[in-house]
Amino acid sequence: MPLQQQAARAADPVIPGFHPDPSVCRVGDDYYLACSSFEYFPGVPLFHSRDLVHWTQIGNVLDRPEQLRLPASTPSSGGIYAPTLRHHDGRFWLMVTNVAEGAGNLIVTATDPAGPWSDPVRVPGVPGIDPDLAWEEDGTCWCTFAGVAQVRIDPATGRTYGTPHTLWSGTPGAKAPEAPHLYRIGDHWYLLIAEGGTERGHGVSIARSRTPDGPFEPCPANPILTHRSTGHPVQNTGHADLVQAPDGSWWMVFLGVRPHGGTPGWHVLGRETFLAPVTWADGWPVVGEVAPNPTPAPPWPLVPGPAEEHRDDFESRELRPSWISVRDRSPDHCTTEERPGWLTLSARGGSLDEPDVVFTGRRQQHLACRARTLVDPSAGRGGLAVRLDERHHYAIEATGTEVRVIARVGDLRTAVATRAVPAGPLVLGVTVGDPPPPHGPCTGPDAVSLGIERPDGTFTELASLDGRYLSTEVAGGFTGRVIGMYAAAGTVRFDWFDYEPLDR
Ligand code: 6LW
Repeated sequence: MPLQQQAARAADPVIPGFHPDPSVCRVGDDYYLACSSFEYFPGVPLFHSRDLVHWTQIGNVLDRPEQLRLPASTPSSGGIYAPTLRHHDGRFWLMVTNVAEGAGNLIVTATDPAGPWSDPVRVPGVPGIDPDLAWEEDGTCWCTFAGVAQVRIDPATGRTYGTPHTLWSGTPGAKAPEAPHLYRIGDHWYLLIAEGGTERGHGVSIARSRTPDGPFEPCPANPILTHRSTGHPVQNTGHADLVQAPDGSWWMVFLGVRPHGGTPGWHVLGRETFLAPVTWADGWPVVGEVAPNPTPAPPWPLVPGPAEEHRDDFESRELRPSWISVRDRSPDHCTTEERPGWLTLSARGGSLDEPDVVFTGRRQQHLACRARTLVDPSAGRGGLAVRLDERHHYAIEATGTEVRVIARVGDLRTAVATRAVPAGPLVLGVTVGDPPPPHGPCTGPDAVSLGIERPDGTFTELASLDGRYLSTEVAGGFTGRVIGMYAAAGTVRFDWFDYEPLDR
């Protein structure tokens, strides 16, 4: 597709924030979508939609330690990569890689996608990431994975048959053929892949065959989706999945990023999920413009889910599915039961920097937002943090008599501001918004302001910091910003947490 047409795409994700590697399936009028979750627990957020545009998180697939154990040695951007979600034979099937366990591919199933999902079946015979599951009419199941290679599998037992064979390496010269999905559409089997790497060169290509195991013939118009070398506000587009609506129309979900600031541009929310319509020409898919204002518009009514609740008073025992913790969520360290109506975090003796951090947060999903929390630090030390990873975060931390703003950027860690405060609970706040003027080629993507709220509601800023240091272009990796609460020492209690999108 010509670059000009690519550049006509709109710029809004359908699932904003760090929600990469989307995989989608439809059952009747309901769509379900799963994403990667890396070092966070619970793993694999699961969304539901009736219109492909409005999505509501209904759970997390790997939400028990029996399904997901991420040891303290799991690095940032380690853990859970790239699920495939399918519905077959009356059940939902999800195959995913836990790279914390080597190439630890596993399969879980459920009859209700909101859970519970089964304990995992291990698949040692699949040696690569990004596993896909596809069934022939006679029930033969193929697992296709990054490379791109394929092996026959019994998904119920995890047993593989024979050794994997290479299917297609993508466009000659393009790196990282990955994220395969295999579909039977009409008389062909289509093999959709991502290639070019998950950075600015990312793209989606496709090949087809009369049989699921090849040989595959590449589409002459490859890549069928890429924003590489365009000025489009959505970049790094790739890692896609296809789904057909009940009216017969086809749609693609894929990941993309929204870089901001001067050159080279920094993206801070991670890789987000976008949607585009797909039409067919000469037996090949053609990708159109991105939702939420897709052209053509969906031929069915848009069905917004329940409005998102941005305040949490921690009144219920179970945490909402949008809360994620670093590596695990042992009730000894993160609970709403110890003081009802409060979230209690108990440190393991580490700080926010160390691998055993006790941190629970939610994805930053808006380019501008404000997060606040009421903290009781009387039995410990902790606070509110904007976290890209353990080596890149800004935090405002309360000790009981003092608050301080801490900036950690790679090997550098410093307290950039301190302020004495009266003992007792206090409100900590973070606001993300425009970078300060003047704006030029070196301007960062945004500014992160950290401070305290007085009892009369006025906000006192203690520091405003350049957001580029909490971007993927600086920190590296596959995740995005998460804003949340942490305990660095002792026990720290939080009465409520409020997240408010702001206009930008
Ligand atoms: C994922 C690969 C990719 O396994 O990034 O963008 C990797 N695509 O397919 C991690 O998300």
